[in-house]
Amino acid sequence: RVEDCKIIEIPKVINPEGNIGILENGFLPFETKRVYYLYDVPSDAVRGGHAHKELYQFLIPVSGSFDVMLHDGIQQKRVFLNKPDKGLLIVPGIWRELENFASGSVCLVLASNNYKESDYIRDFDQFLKLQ
Ligand code: T46
Repeated sequence: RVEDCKIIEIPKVINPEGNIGILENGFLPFETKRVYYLYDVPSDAVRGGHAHKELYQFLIPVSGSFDVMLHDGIQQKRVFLNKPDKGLLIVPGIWRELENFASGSVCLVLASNNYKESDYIRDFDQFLKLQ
């Protein structure tokens, strides 16, 4: 459900010389098995456009900003990510679309499993039928 997708504040060390955001093992409600990042995303691009069957993900706007549209088949929610110390937890079974990337944005993603195409639902009608 979209209510289970939430903003989680990332622990940080603040320093006049620059800050550090820290994600240690055990902080997120899943174990990270894969890290990837989206960068050089054109401002008119829409990423995502799929749901995952089992994958948990945590999205961090380490630089810049973008919108994440979440849909659980019933409810929809739009989240604006623009703070590197605030990430978005996306639970399994949620359709997501990422858009409105500001120039230079980087979306860092921590994922609970390795890449597996069989975990994707890439057809919205099929996604709705599965709910
Ligand atoms: C998600 C959003 C936020 C791989 O081979 N390994 C990987 O780990 C990833 C993420 C992608 N790929 C391949 C699969 C496709 O041939 O890269 C190509 C583009 O992937 P996709 O269309 O899924 O990219 P996005 O940005 O639409 O979605 C990605 C993640 O796939 C997805 O899990 O939630 O970022």
